[in-house]
Amino acid sequence: MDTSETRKKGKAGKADTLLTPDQLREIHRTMVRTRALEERATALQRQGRLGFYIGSLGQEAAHIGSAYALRPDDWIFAAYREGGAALLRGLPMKALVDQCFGNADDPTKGRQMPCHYAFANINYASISSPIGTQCIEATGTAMAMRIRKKDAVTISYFGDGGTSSNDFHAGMNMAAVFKAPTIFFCQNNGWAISLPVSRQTASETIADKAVAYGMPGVRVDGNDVLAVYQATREAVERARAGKGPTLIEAVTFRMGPHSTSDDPSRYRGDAETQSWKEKCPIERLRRYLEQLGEWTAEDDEKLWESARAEVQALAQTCEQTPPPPLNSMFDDVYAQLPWHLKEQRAELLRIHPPGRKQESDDYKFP
Ligand SMILES: Cc1ncc(C[n+]2csc(CCOP(=O)(O)OP(=O)(O)O)c2C)c(N)n1
Repeated sequence: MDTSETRKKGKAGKADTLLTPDQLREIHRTMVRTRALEERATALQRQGRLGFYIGSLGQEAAHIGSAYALRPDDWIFAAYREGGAALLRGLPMKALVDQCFGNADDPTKGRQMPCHYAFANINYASISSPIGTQCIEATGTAMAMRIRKKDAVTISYFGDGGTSSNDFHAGMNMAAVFKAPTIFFCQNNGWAISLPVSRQTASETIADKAVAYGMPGVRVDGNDVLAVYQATREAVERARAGKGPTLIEAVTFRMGPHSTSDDPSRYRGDAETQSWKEKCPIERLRRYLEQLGEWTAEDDEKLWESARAEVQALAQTCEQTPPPPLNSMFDDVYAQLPWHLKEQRAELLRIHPPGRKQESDDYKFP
């Protein structure tokens, strides 16, 4: 199935009727809040106030549209650009900002790089830096769900670069053989940092790879949130019905840098990026809502204003929140702390007794 083709030919996809105007507005609002966070985080990084940020500029429809097809008890195994999926699940924006600052309220207690989220309370599994690992984690968790007789499904997000990893292939193979209730969701954004997709695969499409493993492969316009939602919903229904995994390739473009440490002008031309600006997924959904008579320019202005004010206020609060207590680095790893870590913790507390004023540079991001 090529959902993008269906839509290009002017036939309304089923998703047009699957989503109510309220649902469309909810998706749109999440996309706008995600973009507003990225704008602010990028500015903070440029001002030297945030160490690092990984954006999803232009990819909001792909991850938010797909996550909308899931139930709250389904498991998300994100790469690192899918913060919007957490917002969609009702996670307060503050948790994302706290995580980026690595402060005392950060759910990962300052022990992860920014954007490497872990939100157990919303079934959002801990993000790993190595690319592709989430494909095997999602497959394993999907099988665990079945063994426990739960009908929850899992989804793994990865980029075109992730398809060159061993774990993508191992995850795909195992999931297909054992009909694991999982969805492999590739955000093909054209680049793996500076390496174009043409260096990741000799296949015509990423979706083609599904054939070799024995599962359906779907290629969808990743900037069309309705098409993404429809394709993912069908894959979720398949998985939940015990019919096994699906590979979805959402064709999109990373309009911004890979991360705030990257400079895409060194490896790609501006014309390409400009051409994708016209396909901005947020603009597309806004126009669609306006055509339905469900949204106005005034609504849009208000939404952007409130989203930007929200992140602006949060950035100030979260930046002022002190760092996590030093000894918290020993928490959460072992149920029972082994002797050598107990000794290290005691030594740390001896050198840095609680309440001692920290040197101001102690927690600066390198
Ligand atoms: C196993 C592994 N190799 C290399 C890296 C360094 N690295 C980090 S992100 C990245 C590119 C990822 O590209 P892609 O999977 O297409 O995702 P995108 O960033 O485009 O969303 C690379 C090579 C890594 N994190 N893990």
